[in-house]
Amino acid sequence: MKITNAKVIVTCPGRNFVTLKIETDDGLTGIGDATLNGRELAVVSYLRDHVVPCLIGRDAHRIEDIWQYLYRGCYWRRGPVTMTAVAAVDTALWDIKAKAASMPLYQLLGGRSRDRVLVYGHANGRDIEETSDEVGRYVEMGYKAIRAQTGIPGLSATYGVSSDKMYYEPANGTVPEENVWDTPKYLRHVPQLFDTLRKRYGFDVHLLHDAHHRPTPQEAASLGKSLEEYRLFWLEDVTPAENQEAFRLVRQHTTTPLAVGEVFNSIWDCNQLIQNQLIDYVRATVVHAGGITHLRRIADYASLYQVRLGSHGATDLSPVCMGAALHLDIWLPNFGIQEYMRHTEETDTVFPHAYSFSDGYLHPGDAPGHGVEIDETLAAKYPYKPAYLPINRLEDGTMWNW
Ligand code: CS2
Ligand code: MG
Repeated sequence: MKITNAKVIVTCPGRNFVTLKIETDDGLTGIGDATLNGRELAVVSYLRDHVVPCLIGRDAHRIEDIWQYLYRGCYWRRGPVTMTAVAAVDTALWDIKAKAASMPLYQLLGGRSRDRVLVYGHANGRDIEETSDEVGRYVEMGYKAIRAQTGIPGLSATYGVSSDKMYYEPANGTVPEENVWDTPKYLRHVPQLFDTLRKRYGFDVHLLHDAHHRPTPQEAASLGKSLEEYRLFWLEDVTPAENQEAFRLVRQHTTTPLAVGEVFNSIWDCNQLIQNQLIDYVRATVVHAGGITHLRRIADYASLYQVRLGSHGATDLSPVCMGAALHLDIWLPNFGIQEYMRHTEETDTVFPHAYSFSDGYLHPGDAPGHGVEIDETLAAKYPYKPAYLPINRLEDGTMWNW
């Protein structure tokens, strides 16, 4: 089965998404997510100018060889742009192969290891009271696991808190919005949030929190200790992970489960974290970590060290990534949890899909392939709109992690 064409589709139904569509001489097509929030056009060019010309005429069934070609064949390997482009090709080829076999993708991976995929939703509020009410709304919607993020007194903005309670979208503006950050204020406030939540909802609901790369290792250790009594499902991105060794300090001081890795794009970003068991969940994704072929390798490596997969699933990862992720999630023996930040109806109309939510879980559905399509006519109605993630400065103006 030869690849005859590959097109890069950019659409913005409320936010930008990049999709690669591969066509074959058998008439089968497959799609892959290529969205990199705030750097979408870099991936568009990488695909259109440097990848697509090399795909035409290749055998679409040779997924591994094409992955190796795009990885080893690129001298300047790894990095988010490169690995997002590789991921889009890989996901589209897995979609095609499963369609050719008339099977849902999870069957090609080894079949289901569970009947449904545990997900977590995002409750947020300007203050503890509003956040607590939002957690209640997610409990009523059937969620078994809920991430809670609240505004911090004295700070005008913080990660994870938005005016739109269901569809959190941090990217906006043609230049990055500048937020002010203060870690001591944050460290004092977050334990109060979880004290309130545990008193109101008890311990049966899983609670999660995202520190979003802001604390130093010492501050992260202190935060983890202060949250131990609230028994979080996980504390995410508790300190930047470029220095994987930094997590050893955190790990020595707290038993709060640690999750990291939504920004990882290859196994080399997390091999030390995994082999030294410095984390409990790795957050790498189909769209940013080289596709199903590479994420499967990361997850298998993690399984040797009892580390589980808890993939990123924010609105800025398209339904195509979500669909593919669910097929991996339902097969993977060391699956932990899947983030499920819902897409708007506008987005879902552009990306019709087979996956469905019920009672706190997602199922990928049983359509051949990964079960997600793109309505190209509708997609064309939403032109690209520049939008950037915010940046953070400390109160004295020092640049900080957003
Ligand atoms: C966050 C994301 O969902 C998460 O865990 O870290 O919202 C992240 O900020 C965005 O995906 C960045 O584009
Ligand atoms: Mg996160």
